[in-house]
Amino acid sequence: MNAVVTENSLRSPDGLRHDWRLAEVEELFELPFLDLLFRAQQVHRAHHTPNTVQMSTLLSIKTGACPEDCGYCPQSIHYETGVAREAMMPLADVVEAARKAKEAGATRFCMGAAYRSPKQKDIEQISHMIREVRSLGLETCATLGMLSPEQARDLKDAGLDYYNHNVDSSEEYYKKIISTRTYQHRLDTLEAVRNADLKVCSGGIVGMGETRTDRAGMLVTLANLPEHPQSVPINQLVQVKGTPLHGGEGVDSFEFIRTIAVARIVMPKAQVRLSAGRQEMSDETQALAFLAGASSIFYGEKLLTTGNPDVERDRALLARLKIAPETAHQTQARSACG
Ligand code: SAM
Ligand code: DTB
Ligand code: SF4
Repeated sequence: MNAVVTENSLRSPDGLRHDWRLAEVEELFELPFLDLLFRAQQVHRAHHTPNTVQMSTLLSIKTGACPEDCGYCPQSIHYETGVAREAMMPLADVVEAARKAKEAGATRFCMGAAYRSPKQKDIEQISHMIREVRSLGLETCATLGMLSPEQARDLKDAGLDYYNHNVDSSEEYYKKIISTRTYQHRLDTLEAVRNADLKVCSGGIVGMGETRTDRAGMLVTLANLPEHPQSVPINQLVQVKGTPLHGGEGVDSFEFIRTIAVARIVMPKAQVRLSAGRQEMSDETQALAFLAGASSIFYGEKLLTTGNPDVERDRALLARLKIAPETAHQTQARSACG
């Protein structure tokens, strides 16, 4: 069967497909570039407000010395990357960073911690942060590694909106990048997060030396979850000296854009985020990513430990493209619809 004709068939009760086959998704990747972008933009306009981008700001609330060996990550204790180990940030500093992010125009605040999995006392401390950040009128997101079902429920009770936990690549390629946990561990946490009624933020990294089949496989995993993630970050690998993936070939920029377009087509309602790697991208590549269906960015000078375009560059880019930042009101109205 041809993906071009079957895309609208076989829908589940949520009206979305969860039965994508690898071959179909590979066919999408193989479309002529302009056909792929045209289709992605059609899907985008059927489900999202055009010319609008949601902005999330990241903060590393606990940095470095992570016991996991993710081959891309500057925060792993296994690699010499020069990232200094830092204890949990005090509550007041987190709230201050969130206040500034809101003032600059972000509508979601994402708190990241370099954990394999958090301890109960960490969940309690972070629950305070979530309550305070939420009371500023921001959506909240956290990314803290693996969670038990109870921890996911505790975070929900604290008012957390989204939990970020990426599948990062295909199941086959994942084994080559990380040895300290399995793909199934990731899927188990995503299940705990879904069952706690938290919104799922899950995506991956492009440019780690994976094949197109791996990129398609990653999108099949995400699209065939029982519910599509509400948010799908697509990161371009930020090569950090000292990590095993430093010095790799990277990915062709059109292939990166194709990945965004296919994500948009197979997960029509998801917020597809043009995530890490923007600092290294031209304005033109970013504009193509928006055309391909990216509807969100990380906003602010820093990701977790690496750089992101400064606020002035982003404001100027959005103004040149006449793309409006999503307002807090629009973000909340969209989230209320699921
Ligand atoms: N420790 C938690 C975990 O792994 O889920 C949360 C923080 S971790 C830094 C969050 C995500 O950042 C990873 O899953 C990965 O997708 C992304 N990431 C880490 N290093 C990256 C890099 N150098 N380039 C692009 N994305 C990266
Ligand atoms: C995601 O997918 N990308 C963000 C967020 N989720 C937590 C993290 C990107 C990290 C890039 C490397 C760094 O700054 O340390
Ligand atoms: Fe730790 Fe997350 Fe980095 Fe992996 S990606 S080393 S789990 S902080």
